Amino acid sequence: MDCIFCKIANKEIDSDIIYEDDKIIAFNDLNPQAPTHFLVIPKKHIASANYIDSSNVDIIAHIMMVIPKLAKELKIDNSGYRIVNNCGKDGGQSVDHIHYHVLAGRQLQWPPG
Ligand code: IU
Repeated sequence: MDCIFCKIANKEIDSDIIYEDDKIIAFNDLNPQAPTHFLVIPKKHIASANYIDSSNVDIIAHIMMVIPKLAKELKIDNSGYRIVNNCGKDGGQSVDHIHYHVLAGRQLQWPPG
């Protein structure tokens, strides 16, 4: 499968990795939209939120547990941060491997564009 985030997870393509374990990897976004902007992805390919099911939801739960730990390490836990998952065309998803954006370091606006 020709998936760029699978290649990042497999280290076939370099990225600025900030966290890794057996299930997931987090790396700084190439095109940051905030002073802190990293992506957290499962190593296993899940195309989008539409494909979360009972066979893989443990990985998503794991991502949701690791993000606050990373936020604490990066000292963005008190000022705050945003976790974003874009799903599908209208959601703005451009890479078909599920990823959670974590944005912080400035006052984020709402609603999103
Ligand atoms: P989106 O939610 O699918 O639109 O987000 C994809 C993100 O992946 C976007 O913020 C890109 O800047 C980022 N990205 C990256 O960090 N490294 C890459 O090699 C590619 C995309 I392709």
